[in-house]
Amino acid sequence: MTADAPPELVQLLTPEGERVEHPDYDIDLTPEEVRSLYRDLVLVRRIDLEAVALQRHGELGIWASLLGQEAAQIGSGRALTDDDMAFPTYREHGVAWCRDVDPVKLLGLFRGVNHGGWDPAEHNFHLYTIVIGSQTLHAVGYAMGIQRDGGDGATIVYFGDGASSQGDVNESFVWASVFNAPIVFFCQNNQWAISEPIEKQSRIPLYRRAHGFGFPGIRVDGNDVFACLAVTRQALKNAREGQGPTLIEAFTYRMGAHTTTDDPTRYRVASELEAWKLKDPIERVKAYLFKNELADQEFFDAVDAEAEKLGADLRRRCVEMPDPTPMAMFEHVYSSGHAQLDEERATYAGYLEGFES
Ligand SMILES: Cc1ncc(C[n+]2csc(CCOP(=O)(O)OP(=O)(O)O)c2C)c(N)n1
Ligand SMILES: [Mg+2]
Repeated sequence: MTADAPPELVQLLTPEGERVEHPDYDIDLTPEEVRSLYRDLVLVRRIDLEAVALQRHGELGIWASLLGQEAAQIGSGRALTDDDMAFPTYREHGVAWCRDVDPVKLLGLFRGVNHGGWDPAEHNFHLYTIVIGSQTLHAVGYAMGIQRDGGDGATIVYFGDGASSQGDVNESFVWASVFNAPIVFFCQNNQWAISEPIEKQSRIPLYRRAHGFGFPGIRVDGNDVFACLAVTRQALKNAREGQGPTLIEAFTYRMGAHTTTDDPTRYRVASELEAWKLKDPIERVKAYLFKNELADQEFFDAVDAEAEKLGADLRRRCVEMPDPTPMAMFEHVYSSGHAQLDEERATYAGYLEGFES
């Protein structure tokens, strides 16, 4: 394949909700499974919407929305088995949902009441990582650990198109490749790294980078939950069976702002968003269910009602999260003591006492 060959895209469900065949990837889903994927997509969009609203009400300091990326996250997240380990960025709320992380626990970091509110070992879902691309190295190390322990699972690591330019990501590709690590690199190419477009990251489609590192790369329609599920499932299986890493480029779009502190109207045209709205990941599953008479209005109403309830519950539990004491920021920095930290803790305690007197 040459660098200027047209990109290939694995798609199993068109934006109009038509099933299409692919010679290498197919998936046999029961109506129940499709309905379940639809429910996932709707509920994670609702969680995200509530979080944006909570930020606007001043209840969160910041939020990174997943709007538009639901299929990439639910498809890949539902491909994971209990033994697999996932390393997210800061936007993988849909994957967190698939790992059974209580949505309110995602809010703690963004409300500033904790440093990440869940136990990674309990969910096989690492804490959110803000330092772009650094988690790819952690994930490869973890995958090599599984390999050395003779474990059954694979590792998946999420990162963005912008992260693909980071040294850490490229180093992690080298390590994964030469050690044949059981890892899937899942790049959500949402076309933007804050205000930098994908054209400023790469002259070739991102998935083709993998070939230069010595492992396969594949581009999947990131707004197609069936295709994301099928492709990720296969890549994880390959990893578990000793066939080494795969790079999956999920071709999608960040429909919202980078975070709630960003205003995308300053750097991208409205027509781009309008074009991507026609490829909405939820609408195509809904169309598929309708057309094939796999779900009735009662089902869609029940999912909407569940989303309402989930949203209300999230709003209530967000504001009920206890504020930490100021001294709590010194906890969990080091597993054992540290002289400088002890000194800073004592200084800060003295400072606080000064207010009370
Ligand atoms: C090492 C590092 N450099 C810069 C930043 C600031 N920063 C935060 S998000 C971001 C863009 C990331 O874009 P991408 O990888 O495409 O992920 P997306 O936000 O689109 O999901 C940058 C540069 C950071 N957090 N870490
Ligand atoms: Mg991006």
